[in-house]
Amino acid sequence: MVIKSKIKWVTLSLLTLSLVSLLAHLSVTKFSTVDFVKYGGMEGLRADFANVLGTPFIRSKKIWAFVKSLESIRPYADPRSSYPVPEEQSNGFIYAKVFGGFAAIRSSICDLVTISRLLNATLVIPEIQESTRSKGISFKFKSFSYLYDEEQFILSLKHDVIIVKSLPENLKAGRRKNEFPIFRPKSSASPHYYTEEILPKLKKANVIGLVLTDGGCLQSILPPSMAEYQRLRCRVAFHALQFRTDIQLLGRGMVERLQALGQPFLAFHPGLLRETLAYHGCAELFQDVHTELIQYRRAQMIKRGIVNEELTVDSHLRRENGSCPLMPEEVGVLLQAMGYPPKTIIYVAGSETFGGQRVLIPLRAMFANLVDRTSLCSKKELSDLVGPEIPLPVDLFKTSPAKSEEQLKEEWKKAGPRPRPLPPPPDRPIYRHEKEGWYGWITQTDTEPDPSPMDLRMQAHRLLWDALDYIVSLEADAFFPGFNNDGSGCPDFSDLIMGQRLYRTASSRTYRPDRKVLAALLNITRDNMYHRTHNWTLLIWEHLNKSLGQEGLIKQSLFSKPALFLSHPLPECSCRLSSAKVSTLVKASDGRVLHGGEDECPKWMEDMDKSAGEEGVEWDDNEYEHDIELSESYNSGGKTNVSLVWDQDEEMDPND
Ligand SMILES: *[C@@H]1O[C@H](CO)[C@@H](O)[C@H](O)[C@H]1NC(C)=O
Ligand SMILES: *[C@@H]1O[C@H](CO)[C@@H](O)[C@H](O)[C@H]1NC(C)=O
Ligand SMILES: *[C@@H]1O[C@H](CO)[C@@H](O)[C@H](O)[C@H]1NC(C)=O
Ligand SMILES: *[C@@H]1O[C@H](CO)[C@@H](O)[C@H](O)[C@H]1NC(C)=O
Ligand SMILES: *[C@@H]1O[C@H](CO)[C@@H](O)[C@H](O)[C@H]1NC(C)=O
Ligand SMILES: CC(=O)N[C@H]1CO[C@H](CO)[C@@H](O)[C@@H]1O
Repeated sequence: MVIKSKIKWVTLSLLTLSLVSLLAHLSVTKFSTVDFVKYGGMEGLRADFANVLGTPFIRSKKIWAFVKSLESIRPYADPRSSYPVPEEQSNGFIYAKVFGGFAAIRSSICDLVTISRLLNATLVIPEIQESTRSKGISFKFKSFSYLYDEEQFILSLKHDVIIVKSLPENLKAGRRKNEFPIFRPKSSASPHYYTEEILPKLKKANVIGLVLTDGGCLQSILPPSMAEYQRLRCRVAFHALQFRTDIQLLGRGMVERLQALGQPFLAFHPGLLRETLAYHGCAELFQDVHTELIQYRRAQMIKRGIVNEELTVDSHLRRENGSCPLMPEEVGVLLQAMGYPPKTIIYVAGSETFGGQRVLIPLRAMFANLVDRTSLCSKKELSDLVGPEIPLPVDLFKTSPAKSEEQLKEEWKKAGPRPRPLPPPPDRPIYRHEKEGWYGWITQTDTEPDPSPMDLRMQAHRLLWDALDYIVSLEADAFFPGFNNDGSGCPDFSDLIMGQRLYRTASSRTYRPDRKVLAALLNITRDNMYHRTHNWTLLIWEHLNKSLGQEGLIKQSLFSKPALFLSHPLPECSCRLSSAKVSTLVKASDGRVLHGGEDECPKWMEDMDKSAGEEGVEWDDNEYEHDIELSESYNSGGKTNVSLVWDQDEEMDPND
């Protein structure tokens, strides 16, 4: 009897236990789902930092500190020698069409102003092709004013170049009839090319047109005698080119919302653009349909002669020599190794992250407080920025006639070696975005259709989203680029941010990772990303810590500056406070200054600096004192967290 009742009890308690564990399991799933969804907005963030909301801003020493060795460098882009104002009677007018995205536009405009000064020409406000009326933008804007403040631009450069809003009436007709010569300068065009070839034609015709397609029209490195022109580039990029007021207001609002949390934040630009991935042959780092899409673009580039390589290349080799962007999970691992705690606020910048939210999931699992413009702004704020737009003609998509089984089999046999994407399951409705997007064509045709009116409008909107992200990235307490200086010679977002942060506050925390070095280090732990050795963590920490200071700057100066002056405007556009000890001068083999060599700051700046004194930042010595250890103990929990989030992903719409 006793034994029997014992068995009963054991059975009962076992049953109870399993029930409890089942319940616990369910509630965990439920809880984490709620957590995951909630975090689209700001509520989760506020809850995380409820205890510090409204307290003064605290910077912990190790992971947010300014870089001491660069603290004496100040922005100073004013002319240093005699600098005559432009004369009313110029050599003629230059009008320009600027192609390309956000970064290409910015860099092109700086070059345009610079050559206008070089030629004593009057510049007509350039036309930004991505935001012309034909791209479906709001009637409220002209192309330049969609993004930038026209009045401020003209006024701010009045001592450098005369800028007018349009050609004089008597010349407009000539332009319409294509009477004036048009040039397509390369981004590496020399000053000599302008003074010898363009100037005579400008003087003769009184008007010339320039078409800029590759993100600039004047070589990056100029001889030392032309330092004033480099400083002019800085004045354009960092002072004259201000976003239009609505963009500035919203951008600053976003920064304030982040700062109101009482925590420092890091901005991260993944740099995962389809264009870039295709150019460098990084398709294999993605899967199925995304690989296909990148390869389509690469095939187009090969056809147009932009890429002179095989269509299929070993993406993993490319990654190892630093040609591909760091993937978000790799950046997450790096930031953990640096000692950033899991609650760190990370702002994801960039209007395009190829692969969408899905590629950010691993990073999100490591750093739950990942935000972007959609979590900081309301939908209305974003649509107000775009302005009133006329509705576009509705859905022009036509399904092609159904194919016979024979045809399908034939096509399947002819399809390349890569697994082809499958169409959506038959009993699920096809969403409209799928018709307009890749599903509409990738399963049915071999050529990518021309962009629809909607695509063009979206592309114009991207300029605005990039502008907002630009403002936030500049103000961030730390900045980490997933990709920069890609070697293609085209300017990119991260390069511009890194250059402007260096100019404004040289000592700000801007990581300048060397992707080649990091790829080798990441290769060591690739099979076991979430369990790393202490030694490995130290190596990463050492590399990233060095990238903030002299070593990172020298590399930047060696590899980025020759492609884009604005990515590294030192020493031309800065000065050094005399109180600081002079840093060592590092020169390249050709005599070019790589580090140091800034002029001494003028007296008024020194005085201003003294009166400003010590202010603001409070130091917290104790927090995160054991950064590295802290991040490692977190690692053991990391894996379960990741798998949890992956489990949820299976329930999400696979087409996001
Ligand atoms: C432009 O004007 C400056 C001074 O007014 C003059 O020194 C320079 O030679 C001129 N350059 C050209 C290309 O006309
Ligand atoms: C990587 O390798 C490719 C092909 O060999 C080369 O074109 C590219 O310049 C290399 N990139 C770097 C950063 O070394
Ligand atoms: C990366 O790891 C793979 C295999 O683990 C190896 O074949 C390759 O040579 C490694 N690459 C580098 C740059 O260390
Ligand atoms: C870690 O580095 C130290 C010194 O740099 C070395 O003595 C030790 O063997 C290394 N440990 C491992 C596991 O590699
Ligand atoms: C790297 O870290 C050390 C130790 O914390 C610090 O003294 C040094 O200034 C750092 N280097 C840079 C460039 O921040
Ligand atoms: C979402 C989630 O499950 N987060 C957990 C991740 O791991 C840490 C440490 O084990 C837990 O404290 C979190 O709750």
